[in-house]
Amino acid sequence: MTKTPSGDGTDMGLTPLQMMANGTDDDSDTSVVVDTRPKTKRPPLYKVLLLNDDYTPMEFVVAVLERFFGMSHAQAFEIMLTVHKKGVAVVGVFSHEIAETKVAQVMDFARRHQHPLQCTMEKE
Ligand code: TYC
Repeated sequence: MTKTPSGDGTDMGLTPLQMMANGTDDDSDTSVVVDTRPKTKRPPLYKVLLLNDDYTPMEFVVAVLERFFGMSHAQAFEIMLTVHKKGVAVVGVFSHEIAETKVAQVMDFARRHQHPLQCTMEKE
């Protein structure tokens, strides 16, 4: 049977200091990758998008932006006009769970008022 250095000093009856001196200790080798930085991957963020349509009243969209996205009336009016002119705008960026909740709240509010307003989310 072939013996390989075990690092516990039992292989040749040496003290740790003797093993360091003769190179049989395996604490100083480069074969083990040691993690220095902890892995802290941030969760992905999601853009919530509001889409234009030809039927939802402008005032309703403004009310949606005030109610569900905490915008001032002026801010909400500005974003509504952007959607009206460009077809789509990002109305907020959130965690997956919050974005999902916002989309559901807007879609439900629009459905209850019988407007075809569409709200979606996509990974940033
Ligand atoms: N285009 C709509 C209108 O002229 C207004 C509108 C704006 C609708 C933004 C949806 O997300 C929207 N009444």
